[in-house]
Amino acid sequence: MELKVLGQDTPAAPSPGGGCASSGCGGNSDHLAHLPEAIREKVHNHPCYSEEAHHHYARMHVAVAPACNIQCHYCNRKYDCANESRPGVVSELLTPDQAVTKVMAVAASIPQMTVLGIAGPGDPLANPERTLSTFRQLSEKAPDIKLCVSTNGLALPALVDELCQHNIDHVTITINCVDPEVGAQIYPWVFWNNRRIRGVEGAKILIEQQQKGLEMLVERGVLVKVNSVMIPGVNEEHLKEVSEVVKAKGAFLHNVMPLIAEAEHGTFYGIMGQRGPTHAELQALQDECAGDMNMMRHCRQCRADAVGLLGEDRGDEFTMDKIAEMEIDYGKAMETRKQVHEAIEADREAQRQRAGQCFVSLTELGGVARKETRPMLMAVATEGHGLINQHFGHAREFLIYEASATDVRFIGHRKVDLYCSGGDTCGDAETALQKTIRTLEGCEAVLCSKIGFEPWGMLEEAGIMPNGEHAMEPIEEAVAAVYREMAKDGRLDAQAPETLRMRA
Ligand code: CLF
Ligand code: SF4
Repeated sequence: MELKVLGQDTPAAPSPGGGCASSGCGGNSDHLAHLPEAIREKVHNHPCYSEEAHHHYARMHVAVAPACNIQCHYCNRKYDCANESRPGVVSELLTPDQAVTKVMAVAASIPQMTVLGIAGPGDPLANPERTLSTFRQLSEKAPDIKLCVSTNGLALPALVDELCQHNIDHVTITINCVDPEVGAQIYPWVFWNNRRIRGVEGAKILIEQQQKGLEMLVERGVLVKVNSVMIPGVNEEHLKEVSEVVKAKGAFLHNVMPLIAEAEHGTFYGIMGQRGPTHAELQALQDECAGDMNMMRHCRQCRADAVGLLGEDRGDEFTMDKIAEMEIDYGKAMETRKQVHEAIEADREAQRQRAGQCFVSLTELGGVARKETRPMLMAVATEGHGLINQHFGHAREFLIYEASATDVRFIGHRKVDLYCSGGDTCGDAETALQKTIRTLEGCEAVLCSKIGFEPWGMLEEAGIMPNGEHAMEPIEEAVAAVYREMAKDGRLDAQAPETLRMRA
């Protein structure tokens, strides 16, 4: 039996509308190999639509769309659209011309930036002139950049044809419900035909427009991702039905995101004390929905002006005053971009080949038949490129993988506070480190390029095995290797005693 690597883009059979059923594929194969060439071309370097791509390619957002046409209970208009952004952050609003200049500057400086998305700070399609003007200019000036938009869907059907004219072939619709009764608990009102329509009636209109927009996009061959905010006690059970409905209509990907509700954000849910899901609840729901469709698990709930790899924010390097001082030769930049993309693809292919060689069944280890082993969670510190290449103390987030005798599966990420910045904050180090360790609860190993003496000891005390032996190795390969090492020692035997399981 071969050890497999499962990511969000691993499923085998494309559905009629371009969606994917969730099943495994070999660890050495191209995760996108099962897709028709046209779809593969659209997703292979899109960091949100391909889990593998997100290790290598960056996206950027431009905040050109201030207005919104609905109200969500998890949103405060002072902040970015929480349908696709982390609540509680504010983005600097740009005009379409400023946005185009910024995109050209970022594309020239970060050649691995392949996608420009508009995701706020309000709803992009409630600001059609600003959004479409930005896309129109970019499709002419930077044809190698993929264009992407995220919307609540209310104005979508009316704008589908125009979006298609501007080569926007990735659209995200936030669909939190397909039942207006559930919708009325999430959306107090929608603004429709110059009227504010409240409650169930408003939610019904929103749902109808979202479903119609989804169908129209799929008919036109546009890839649709559906975002859903998981709101415990409101829609968590209902989201399984949402997943089935949108998959049946041909959505490519479903992204179930956790509600983030804090009183200080001033949102209805935050003030009312509505909680978000735990890591375990989110993962359980994602797993249940995955039975029906391809799931995104690597979303970082970016800000509306995010720049860089997912999880990274380089926006400060590209303020309008800094951009004014840059000299941009986009023709030359496109050449560089092409070369960098070719190098990334060669690197990805080499990683796949190596993975194919290393994924061997546990039962083949040294010819010794193993007892049944149990799955385990590992945390990984990475700066990108799909490698274990980050110091434990520099990680702002950890990727979480589940390893078992047959699979290595990416299941999500967990954000942490930086505990080691090398500055004056060292007095708080212990608290931050303790918080990090709490965040890693449930993981039995953490893989990083280096780790200090103090965190090493504290992790061990908490039952998490630190491991710096796989620095600069591809992530899945390293996770598989650590799993095999632990299995070999008997630490993963289904019946292994606690003392043996935790032995470093
Ligand atoms: Fe941006 Fe969204 Fe396009 Fe990606 S983000 S508009 S699809 S380019 Fe990506 Fe960020 Fe999650 Fe969005 S990680 S919040 S899913
Ligand atoms: Fe806020 Fe976005 Fe909802 Fe509009 S669609 S209310 S901006 S979260």
